[in-house]
Amino acid sequence: MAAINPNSSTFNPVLFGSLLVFFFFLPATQAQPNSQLSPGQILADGNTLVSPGGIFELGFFSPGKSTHRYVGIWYYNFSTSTVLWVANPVSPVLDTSGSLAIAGDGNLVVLDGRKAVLWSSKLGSLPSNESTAELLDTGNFMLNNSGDTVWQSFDHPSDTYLPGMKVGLDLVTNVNQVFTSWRSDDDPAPGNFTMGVAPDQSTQIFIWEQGKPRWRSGRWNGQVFLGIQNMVPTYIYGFKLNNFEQDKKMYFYYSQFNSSHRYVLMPDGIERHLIWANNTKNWFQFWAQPVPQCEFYNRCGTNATCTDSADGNSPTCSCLKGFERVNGNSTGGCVRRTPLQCERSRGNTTAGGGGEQDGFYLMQGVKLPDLSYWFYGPSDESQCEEACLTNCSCKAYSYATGIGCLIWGRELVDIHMFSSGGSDFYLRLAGSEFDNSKKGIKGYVIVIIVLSALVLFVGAIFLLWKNRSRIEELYRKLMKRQESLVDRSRSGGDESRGGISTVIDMHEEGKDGPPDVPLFTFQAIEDATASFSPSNLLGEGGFGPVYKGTLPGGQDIAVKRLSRNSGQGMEEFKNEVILIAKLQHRNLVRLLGYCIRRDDKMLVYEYMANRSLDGFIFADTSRRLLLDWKMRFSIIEGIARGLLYLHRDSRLRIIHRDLKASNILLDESMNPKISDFGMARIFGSDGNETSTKRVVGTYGYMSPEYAMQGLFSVKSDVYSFGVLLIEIVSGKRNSTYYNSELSLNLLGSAWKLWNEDNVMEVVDSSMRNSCSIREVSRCINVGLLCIQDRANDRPTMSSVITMLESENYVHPTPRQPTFPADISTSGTNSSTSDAKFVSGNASITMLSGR
Ligand code: ACK
Repeated sequence: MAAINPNSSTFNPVLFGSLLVFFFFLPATQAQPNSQLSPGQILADGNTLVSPGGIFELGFFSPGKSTHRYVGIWYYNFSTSTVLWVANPVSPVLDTSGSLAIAGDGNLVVLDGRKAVLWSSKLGSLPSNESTAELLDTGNFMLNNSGDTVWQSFDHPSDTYLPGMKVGLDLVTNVNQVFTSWRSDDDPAPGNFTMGVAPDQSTQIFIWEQGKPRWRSGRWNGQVFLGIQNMVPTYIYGFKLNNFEQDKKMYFYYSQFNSSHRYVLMPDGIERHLIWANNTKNWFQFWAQPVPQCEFYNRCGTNATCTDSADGNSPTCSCLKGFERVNGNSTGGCVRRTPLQCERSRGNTTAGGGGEQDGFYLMQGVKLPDLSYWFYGPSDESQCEEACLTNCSCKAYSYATGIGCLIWGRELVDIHMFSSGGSDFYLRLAGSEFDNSKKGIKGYVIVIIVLSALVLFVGAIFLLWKNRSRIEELYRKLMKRQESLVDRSRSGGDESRGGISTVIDMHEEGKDGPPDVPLFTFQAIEDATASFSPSNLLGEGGFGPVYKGTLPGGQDIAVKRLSRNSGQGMEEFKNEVILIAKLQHRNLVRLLGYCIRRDDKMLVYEYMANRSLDGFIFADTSRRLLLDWKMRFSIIEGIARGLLYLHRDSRLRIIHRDLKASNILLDESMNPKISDFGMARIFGSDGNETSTKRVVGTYGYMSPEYAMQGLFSVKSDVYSFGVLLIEIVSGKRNSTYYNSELSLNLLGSAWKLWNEDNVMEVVDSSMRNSCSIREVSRCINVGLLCIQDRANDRPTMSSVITMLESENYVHPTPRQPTFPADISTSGTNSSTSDAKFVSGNASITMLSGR
């Protein structure tokens, strides 16, 4: 965006001269910033309007190197020269004698020095000639007449989309309000690119180059645009599509106003989402429209797929299955080889195809082609398939969660094969296209199944016959064990396993030798928790309530009862049971067993007498005082060791993915134990990044690459550990803390103060007297290394421990964090789910910062 120079002119007294033909103007009073322009007032070049809250400013400016003067709106409260809207992009004032005013007919006008009208709101004659204009804190400049808003800048966008704007397609008039890129940084006249909602009402965003499609987002499914690879809702949290059937206008809007966000269509045709980062006093690029070759609209022509090369510059174009190239031209598209059955029965029988029914060929990881129709009715994939099959013109279908049944009746255009993510797409083909593969494979499969079953059966009989004595022995042992458990249960049980009815082996993950996980009866849990008495409620976790209980032998337990709508389904539940059962470390909370009764799922943990860490570090002073520096340091070390065990030393190698203060529990000796493995993932030995469409975690603790792209690795845990470390040292919550003196969030201010050798300012005031500056400084240094924006810059947990423990280790200098940890709009202190989305094949749970 161009730099501006709003103050390059002085007030020109000639404006008050006799050249006024039909205006009588008074200068806008500028002693106090004014947000309004009243009838008869003028805003001369050099003077500005400022919105009431001091967020936006309106006045004359010159972009970049240009000397022309334009009326524009820019941020008043950010130290930046970013123009968001321009009134007269094609008719600038050539010198500094211009002015903005309300004309005698009530219209807004931009005038040159000779009072010629260069731009006008062009509303014709208005009910009254007494209009007023006001610049609002949303960035909208409104013209009001007789109590109504008759014109507003938000309806005439330039290149920038601001939260609060409602621009889009008018379904009645078919008028599309689009954003238009500037010609260059020096010239706000319309450039080559426009961006707006697809005119076919397909809920897609398009960028057009001189009117031709250049990029498209794919359909909106309620949470994400399906055609943006690996998109997660955190990209554009709060972004929504209006109820267009009711409003008769289709537009996307923000449900939460946040003036530090903007989308801009740059002169190069690329759309960027920028967020103001207070710590760097600059715009942070949160997202940019992808630019590999295959993202260019219909790069490979019709009925062809586009697959990107590693560098994105040399795409591979291939015909869809059952299609062949037209004239050997690799971008000219492809045509169908064998007509579909219904086309043949319509009389086009020349190309063969036999009498077989059409079938569907599944393509996965697809950016769904353009020009789909939403088919009302089918409520699942098979009904959608049926609907397509019975419609002769249906060429393909896809059943997309959040949208439903999509069918394609025209040529298939703009198909990008994603390297990860994407949708399932079913392409209709003549039955003969499947012949070789489908029928042949079917036959083979049947023969193989029959033969295998036969071999297995014979083998099993043979083994049984051979091992009959061992089986009898095993059976005797089992019976004995069962009896002893029932006895223990009747007699009140031993100290840890009261009420355990069976011992279940969660072997199913197939990993080497998991320990048995005890299954508690529901009755045993009810007895232990006094039927889940409210007086035993410890609190609500992210997935449901946690109760204190006591087993018959006297052992205290904590029962995590997963609420049905918790988002932790059977998969997460099994995940947690299997994972923790296999993990044994003094810094991990121990799972004693589990219980399932119909939909009710419960996890039984050892009870941690001092409960969670966040109850100490963020508490009122009395509890906080209990944590002196020595204790905090040992907690930090304990968490680091627990995490190292997960990342490196355990048999499984695990990424926790939701490390935060409320997931650290403290036993009676204040030893920290990492808990809550519902979101953990096992990774391969390399620990490399993996991507997920299921972004879970807690704002304030999520690494940039995870929050923005769904990429996670051990380094995302390292990031969360760094945040946690700084929270423990400072006693401040990252998601809510803001240092108004420094205008920085917790991480930004810790970095600044540490760099200025002012570490004691970071330290929790309650323990400043008990800590050693050297140790604290070392600790913050490690924390800052862990929260660096780039995952590769962050240390491994093993280096973290080395750095924490060795006094003489020379630590690297951390880079300044720029990722805005406060991208969350929620600042609540609850650990319950703020939002749970199930979208397409992505399910996202976002938790607030507790
Ligand atoms: O912060 P708290 O007191 O500690 O409140 C939360 C609440 O349950 C919901 O998570 C407490 N909690 C969770 N697991 C345990 C446990 N194993 N022992 C003691 N308290 C627990 C946690």
